[in-house]
Amino acid sequence: MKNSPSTTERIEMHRKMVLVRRLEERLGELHKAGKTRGPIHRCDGQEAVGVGATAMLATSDYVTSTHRGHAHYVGKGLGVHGIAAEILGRETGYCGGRAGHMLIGEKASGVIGGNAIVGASIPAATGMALSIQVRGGSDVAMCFFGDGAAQTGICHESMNIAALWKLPVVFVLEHNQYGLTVHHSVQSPVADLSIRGAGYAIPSEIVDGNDAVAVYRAVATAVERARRGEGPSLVEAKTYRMQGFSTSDMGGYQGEEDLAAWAARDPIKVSFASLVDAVGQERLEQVEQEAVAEVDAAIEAALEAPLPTFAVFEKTAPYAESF
Ligand SMILES: Cc1ncc(C[n+]2csc(CCOP(=O)(O)OP(=O)(O)O)c2C)c(N)n1
Ligand SMILES: [Mg+2]
Repeated sequence: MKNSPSTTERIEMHRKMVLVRRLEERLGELHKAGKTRGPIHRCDGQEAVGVGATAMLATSDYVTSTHRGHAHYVGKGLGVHGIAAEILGRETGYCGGRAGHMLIGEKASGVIGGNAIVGASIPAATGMALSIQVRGGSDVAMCFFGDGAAQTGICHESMNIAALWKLPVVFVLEHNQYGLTVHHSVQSPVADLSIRGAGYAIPSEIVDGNDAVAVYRAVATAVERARRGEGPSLVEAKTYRMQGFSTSDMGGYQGEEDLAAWAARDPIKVSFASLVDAVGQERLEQVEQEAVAEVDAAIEAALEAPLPTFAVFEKTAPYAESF
């Protein structure tokens, strides 16, 4: 099928989803133990969106993320140690331990940053797409944003200008059904936000956000379109937030039936089931065990790493200026 990932790419997506899952689990534990600063926004159950949507990107393509960005970071190629160390406030973190988990960025990998301002990833990527177009390259800019962020005014302004100017941007709407503690049905009169694409003449597609292969196919089509200079696309990935809004959320408002139904379609289970015949159970289990061990080792090393000093700040300052 056109734009389908190879078996090697599918194994790599599986590996990255397990990396993210283990990272989320360990961050949850570390938060409870008082070792992280501030709340953590976990993306358990949503890994297939961030990992599947970034799997076909080149290093030079840009990605802007949200407050719930761990799968976007890992998908786009950031290493687990640099992420974990940043979240633990250590010198070896991607931003010298000064950014925290919502603002991680690394220019060399095209990760232009997480974002604590809801909706702000959208105009940021649109502007980057304009810079690509002006410079005449074939890179693309991709933004992730949530169903809550889709209700902001800047989302509509960005989509309108991106379509008008045929900017090489891919809008990836990560629809996890909730904005904070508020269900989507009381945020918008339309269940499928992708229908808004028609209002801007932007091609849009709804995809099963718990199936990394389905996400990959839809996004790869959108990326190719952007590279050909045909403008933006919108991919709405339907998924579900399995944890609270953040580690500060006491929960209790998500239905047990919904949680059970989505748990049965866990993206790692979906990926395992679809790969096992071609790859074999033993190989997949080995991939999973190695991913878990990689995260655990990265976190142990991060916990041992030094806290930032002024010297680190001097080292990272030119990086910050280069944005
Ligand atoms: C401009 C702005 N308004 C409000 C907030 C508070 N806030 C943080 S996350 C959030 C909900 C975001 O929902 P969604 O975009 O669906 O992302 P999700 O948390 O589901 O990943 C809100 C309202 C904020 N950070 N920035
Ligand atoms: Mg949401």
